[in-house]
Amino acid sequence: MPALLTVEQLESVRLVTLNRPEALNALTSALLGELADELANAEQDPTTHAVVLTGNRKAFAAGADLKEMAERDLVGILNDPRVAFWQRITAFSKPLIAAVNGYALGGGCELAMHADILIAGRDAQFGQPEINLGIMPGAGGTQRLLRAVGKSLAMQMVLTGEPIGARQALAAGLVSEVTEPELTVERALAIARRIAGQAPLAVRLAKEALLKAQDTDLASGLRLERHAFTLLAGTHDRNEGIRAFQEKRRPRYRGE
Ligand code: DAK
Repeated sequence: MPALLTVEQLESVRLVTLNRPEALNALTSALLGELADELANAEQDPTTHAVVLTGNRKAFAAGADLKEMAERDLVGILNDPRVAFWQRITAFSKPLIAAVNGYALGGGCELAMHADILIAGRDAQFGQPEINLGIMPGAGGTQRLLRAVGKSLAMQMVLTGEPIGARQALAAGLVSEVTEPELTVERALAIARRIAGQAPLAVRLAKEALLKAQDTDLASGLRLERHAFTLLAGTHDRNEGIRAFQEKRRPRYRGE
């Protein structure tokens, strides 16, 4: 069976491409299993400092695989191996950037929303069409979409099932940049490379603090920020960063 993902290591950035074009990258258990393994590899590999996740020009991912879903009963859903995937991607600590072209629907939109940064091609479409199937989002679609785009647009998207285009996604804050479709991956890789050149511990703690801001009160978030900031003050890379600035050279970070 052909691989459901392709993986390229581009120096310190890993490019992971969903590879089920015949089904618009619909997310089967097997595909999500491979993706979970790949995230575990990337997490453990000290030379990987950022991951870019993408699909193809027609689809980032058109949601959970409906053929597979049709075969699942309630027990199957409760024991669904895909649940473990969503836990793993939520816990992924390195920067994750989604380069989205074409359809990002249902679980595909939820997958993209797990990324820290979303870059969209001009023709990308984001939607939660589960309501059309008599169900609702089940992998964070109600929670993350509302935090990303606000109540009114999230309600509209989830209750009507109608997707939004890249321009509206940009205006709403779901994505941070829109590119020509052929440049989406390139732009995501450039951002990933830039992040990969920064001090790894600072990147990791900054990501953690920013994610915390989405689900905690201000005082707790500020406490976490202060704690992380203090922790970084004792690192080799903090001293190296400041010394390199004074000596007008590029810093040599060690992740220590
Ligand atoms: N599943 C399986 N196959 C799919 C698919 C999908 N989601 N989407 C597309 N395909 C397949 C089509 O069946 C077709 O295959 P053949 O018939 O040629 O064999 C091929 O991909 C090309 O699709 P179309 O011919 O339909 O292409 P069009 O350009 O005409 O239309 C479309 C593109 C994206 C508008 C349309 O394919 C579409 O509406 N697709 C379904 C989109 C959808 O409803 N997605 C949401 C699924 S529900 C969970 C967490 C999350 C979820 C579930 C559980 N747990 C934590 C337990 C998530 C649920 C969902 O995502």
